Amino acid sequence: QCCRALVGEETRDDAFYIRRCVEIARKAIGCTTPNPMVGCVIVKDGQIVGEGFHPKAGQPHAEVFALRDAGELAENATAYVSLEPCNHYGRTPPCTEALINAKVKKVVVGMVDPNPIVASKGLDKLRGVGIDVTVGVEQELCKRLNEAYIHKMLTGNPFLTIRYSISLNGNILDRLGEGAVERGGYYSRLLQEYDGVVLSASSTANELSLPISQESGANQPLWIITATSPYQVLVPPVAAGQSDSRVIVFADKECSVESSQRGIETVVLDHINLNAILEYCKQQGLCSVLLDLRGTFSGLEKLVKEAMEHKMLQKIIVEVLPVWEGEVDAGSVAALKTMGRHIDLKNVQASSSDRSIVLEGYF
Ligand code: AOF
Ligand code: ZN
Repeated sequence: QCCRALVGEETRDDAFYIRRCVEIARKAIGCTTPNPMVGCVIVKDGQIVGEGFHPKAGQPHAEVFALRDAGELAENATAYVSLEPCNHYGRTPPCTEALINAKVKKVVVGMVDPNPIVASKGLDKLRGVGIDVTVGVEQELCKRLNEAYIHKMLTGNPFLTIRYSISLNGNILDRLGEGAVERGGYYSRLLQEYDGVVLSASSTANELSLPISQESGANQPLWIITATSPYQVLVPPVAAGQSDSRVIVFADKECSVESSQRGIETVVLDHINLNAILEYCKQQGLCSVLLDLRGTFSGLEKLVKEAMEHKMLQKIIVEVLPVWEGEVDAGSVAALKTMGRHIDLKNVQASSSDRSIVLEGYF
């Protein structure tokens, strides 16, 4: 028992509380765009006396909820925040003011906010009034939490991830692994996390509906359907119960798009290209986009080529299914060859079950 108590004490360092911030920040996964996910914990005499997270753009920031939760106990306490407190009037007032008014003694921050209107000004403000400030605790974890937000802030472009499922004999499969679209499955969680998903019409034509995220309270992504073959007729994928799904079709000009569902926006281009799609996503305020390859991903191979040539991809997620399946498909093999050059992925993570292995990494 003595040992357990010691271990308990030891783990409750700054890193412990920032990890807790990240954990509660993730409650708003997929809901905060264009804002980041942020969590805040108020600690006094080794006890958590307040917690909060940023639920949605336009609503109060994490610090405000945590300070409200702590009430008067915030005085002389330490505030832990996964992202630097803001110091500007946006949709909401500055969190630095809230922390100062609550008379916290110390602020521990996961990472500096890359937003140019914040960018260390929050830290400077707190230090300026004599608050003890520590920065960079569990920084990698905090960065990963908001990888899309950070990329968007630094480049102005949405964070782009490519995804596909592959068989043991190297074919890109039209389907996902068993359980992937169920609650807690990796694809269900991607639909919750990403603001937009690009899919080719050929891979939706045989499906009755697009999958929806099964995670509780999940926002559904904007579906971006590409239609490239002249003969292609798109069966609209929005089914009953998917009323909050939004769909836009990008069609090559010789392609006729038929839709039994009214109100589906169609953009006709001379030639579909990723740049135009991402530009649209940017205008719509999307922070993250998933390029989802299925089957022969007709038309998408051009987009993959463009993405590789212009280094537009940030992340890759590949699901390996324990099956030997399908004809060798010239389309998919040729498209992957365009990925020609040698690339070592960074920060690779793998998760496995008896149904599949999901590998992810960064370009
Ligand atoms: C924080 N805590 O929980 C969040 C922050 O329009 P606003 O007022 O919501 O401001 C948005 C900006 O505030 C956002 O771009 C980012 O720089 C910061 N987000 N800051 O101190 C939070 N969500
Ligand atoms: Zn704030």
